[in-house]
Amino acid sequence: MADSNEQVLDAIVVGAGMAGLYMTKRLKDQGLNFRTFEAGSGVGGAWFWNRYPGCRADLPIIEYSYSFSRELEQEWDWSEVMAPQPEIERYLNHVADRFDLRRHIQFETKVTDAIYDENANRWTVKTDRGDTLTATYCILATGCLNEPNYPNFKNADTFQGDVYHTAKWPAEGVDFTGKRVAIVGCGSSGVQAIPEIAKQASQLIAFQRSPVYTFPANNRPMNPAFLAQAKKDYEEIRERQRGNEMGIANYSGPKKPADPNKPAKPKPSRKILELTPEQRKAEIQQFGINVLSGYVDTYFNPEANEIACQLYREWLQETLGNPQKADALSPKNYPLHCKRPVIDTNYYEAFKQDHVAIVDLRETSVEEVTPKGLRTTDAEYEFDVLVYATGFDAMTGTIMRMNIRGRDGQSLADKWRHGPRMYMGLQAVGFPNFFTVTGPGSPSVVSNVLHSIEQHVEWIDNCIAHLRANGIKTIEPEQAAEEAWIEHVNEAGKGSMMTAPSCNSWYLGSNVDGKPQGIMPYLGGTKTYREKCDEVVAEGFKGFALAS
Ligand code: NA7
Repeated sequence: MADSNEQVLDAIVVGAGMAGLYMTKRLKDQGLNFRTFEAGSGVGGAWFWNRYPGCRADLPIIEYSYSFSRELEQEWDWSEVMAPQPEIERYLNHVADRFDLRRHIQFETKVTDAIYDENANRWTVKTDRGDTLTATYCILATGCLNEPNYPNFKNADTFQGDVYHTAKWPAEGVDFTGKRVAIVGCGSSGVQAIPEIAKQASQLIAFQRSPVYTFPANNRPMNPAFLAQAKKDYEEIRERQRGNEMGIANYSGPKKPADPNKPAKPKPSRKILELTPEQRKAEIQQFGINVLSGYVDTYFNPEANEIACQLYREWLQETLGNPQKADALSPKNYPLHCKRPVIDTNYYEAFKQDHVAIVDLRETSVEEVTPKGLRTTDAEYEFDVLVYATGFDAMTGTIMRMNIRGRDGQSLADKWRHGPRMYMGLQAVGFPNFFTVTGPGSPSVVSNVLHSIEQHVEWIDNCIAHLRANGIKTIEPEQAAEEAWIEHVNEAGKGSMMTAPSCNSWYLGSNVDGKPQGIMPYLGGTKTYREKCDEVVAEGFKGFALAS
């Protein structure tokens, strides 16, 4: 029996980022009685919290935008090819208003507990604001990159200057003018922030553990004619996304008919191993350094990959014109494509400036934070502001910190203590009617993540509609299906540079001390994955136990 203070709902959604917003829309359209909880004071999730300077999409925004509404596609005008964070946040606010979603969202409220009551077949959800609600379905739309990762530095709290994390940037912004700044971490966030902070700071020191292979974003203002054409082509763009294993259409405008009087434009080669050393250099000259990530053999062939890595390092030496800095910034000892691709705007340009320095943490390590700065095994550095760009406890961090208990009081954190265990990244054995959007074991972050979000949200929404229409009380994976899927995820990762022995990344959990190691996203591709999800449904929810 529900306590009289409890609110009894059909569903609860956790998170109002890109996934939570669309889930909210779908449940609203289905007519469910539900509530969405959001820790932030506004919508956007990652695009609400990551307000650091330089933050922008790392895919063309035409691709990284919702596909579920033709009207939305037509009415929204993007101003840049790789849209900046403020614009994406505005877009998501527009989505919330346009589809009247806000009245379903309770802001500034963190879900702390989700506990399954087997007798009542309901989830009891509690929040840090004292709410207690029960619901038949509990859906986590908590995002893959949410829980900030902080280094385990000795005396971290003794620093007397200002401290920020890129993943929890203050809404009012930070003025670095004339300040001596240190930044720890040179992944996507650090790479985007460094050139912008360098514009204001009097001194910027980047403390870098792993240099990245980063490629120019080639961002530019959106050409109005291109945008108008993309609007006409959206249907085709989305179709091409569905047909691609990364959920990316690679849209570059309409195909122009070939002019028989002009020679065909040259294209880069497909495989680096098919080129002579001279040809490889010539292609970099002709097409730019981005050409390296286009050679298909670099993704699976270690020899091809090492050739590309070596060419990258040579290119960096030439580009920077400063052998010491180039050496410190050169990625070594791990393959290209091991980490998530990093794209940049003027990253190396920033290091050409005298007031921007690099400390190579492969040569020296941090001993402690001091009241005035950082002490490494080599030297003491003083600065006014410390910025952590040290990433996230990705994919599982937020979920593991919630008290989620399924059948027999089993905790999800305990079930996942050696690594996440899910069927298709959608559900876990022992947790009936509990879903995760882009959960571990689904393509999520190794794809156009918004494409993957939409696919998952639609699957979950259709699944709930099916359960309700057919009087099915619970859905939960079968043990054998869950185990087979985990094996399949591990198998799909084999041979990829992301699972190479020399590779450390947040895909594997290796960026967080003590976290279990193993490939978390599914590398089989979004098209293949979608087909598998559709097949599961066509075969009567194969691998799931449905109970009436
Ligand atoms: P990332 O990609 O995880 O990058 C974090 C960076 O911080 C990376 O260079 C880390 O080095 C470094 N790091 C982490 N912990 C430490 C410690 N203890 N000491 C020194 N350096 C450290 O996170 P981002 O926020 O940049 O990007 C995440 C995603 O957001 C990105 O992939 C895009 O999808 C957008 P490491 O490589 O672990 O050696």
